[in-house]
Amino acid sequence: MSITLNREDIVRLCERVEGAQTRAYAIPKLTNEYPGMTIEDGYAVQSELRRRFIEQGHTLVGWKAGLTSKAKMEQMGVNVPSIGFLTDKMARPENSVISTSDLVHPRVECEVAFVTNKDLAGPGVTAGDVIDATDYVLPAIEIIDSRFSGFKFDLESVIADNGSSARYVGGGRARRPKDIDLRTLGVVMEKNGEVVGMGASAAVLGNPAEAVAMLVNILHDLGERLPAGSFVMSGGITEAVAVQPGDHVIARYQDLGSVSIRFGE
Ligand code: OOG
Ligand code: MG
Repeated sequence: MSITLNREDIVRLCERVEGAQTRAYAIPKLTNEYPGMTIEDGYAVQSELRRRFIEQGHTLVGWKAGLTSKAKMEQMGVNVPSIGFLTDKMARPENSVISTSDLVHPRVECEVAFVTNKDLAGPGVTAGDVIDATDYVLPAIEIIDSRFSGFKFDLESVIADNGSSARYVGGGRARRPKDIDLRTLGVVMEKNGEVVGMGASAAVLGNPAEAVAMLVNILHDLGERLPAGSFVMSGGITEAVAVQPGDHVIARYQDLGSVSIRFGE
């Protein structure tokens, strides 16, 4: 596989995704018009989007792995993980009210986030390398927002749409990775006081640090590295749950405390 789109098509698709993200409307999956699109094409569109956001003054804060759990792969009908970038404009504080009027299909996921204190560069990065380069882990909620109508998408389109990245909230209690067992952290997601999802961190490739290693190795393929001080989300442990204005979501983690948010208009 390789890049099949020309520069003009990449810019065109990037503008389409950027419009859907910034003005919150649904678009058809990109492969309807470009059926030959490859995963590399998807990343070429995503990289163009990242370049534009940075040019507009957004700061790159880190990255996210997506589709790293069986629950998520089955929910979205894909079988390979993906990565996306995270900026300062996507961050929201814990306990805040997150507006939904600027989102298309908001859904929430419980994830383990990593903050690094050493540079990481692929290829061949392992979970052990990730743990060595991790300052602390913390619990996070990701609010994903697939911009594709009726959630009809494929991996190529979702990668171009930056892995549905929209908002993220870190919170709870930060821990050194060596002080906890990253594979067996239990998590429960509650929406309006009812349990809507539960799982254990091993759902993410056996260990969320594996997902971060995979992410760094994909970054290498994109000609990028993960600098010290990056914030990385390792992927949803359970299925994503749809939210609407008025909803209150709490993610409760074993050993890492909890993260709570509300949704408004
Ligand atoms: C793709 C994003 C997946 C995760 O944690 O698995 C993701 C989507 O489901 O729209 O963020
Ligand atoms: Mg996610």
